[in-house]
Amino acid sequence: MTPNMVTIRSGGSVNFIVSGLHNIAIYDDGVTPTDINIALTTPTTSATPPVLPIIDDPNRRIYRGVDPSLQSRDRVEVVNFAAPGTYLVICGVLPHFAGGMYGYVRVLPN
Ligand SMILES: [Cu+2]
Repeated sequence: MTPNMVTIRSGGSVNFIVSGLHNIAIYDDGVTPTDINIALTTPTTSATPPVLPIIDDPNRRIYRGVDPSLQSRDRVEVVNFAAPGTYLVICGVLPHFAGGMYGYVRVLPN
């Protein structure tokens, strides 16, 4: 995930430019990677293999991206951040998250 951290002002948005089979999930201010319950997953739904586990931990999740198996591999998802804080952004594809695919959006007061 590049860059690993971005800083914006509250009310701003981040354009997540996705290339490949990834699933964006964003967690509220202060959530850390170890807070994510990776035992909670849901499978991708495309009839085309492979079926991959997508992390589905709803606790303090503020954004859940689309099922990547049903989307173009290349796309942009835009997320608005209304309040200050440090938000954890993960790739919900379980082996990607387990491999360290996460970062942060730091939102400063406007
Ligand atoms: Cu990924």
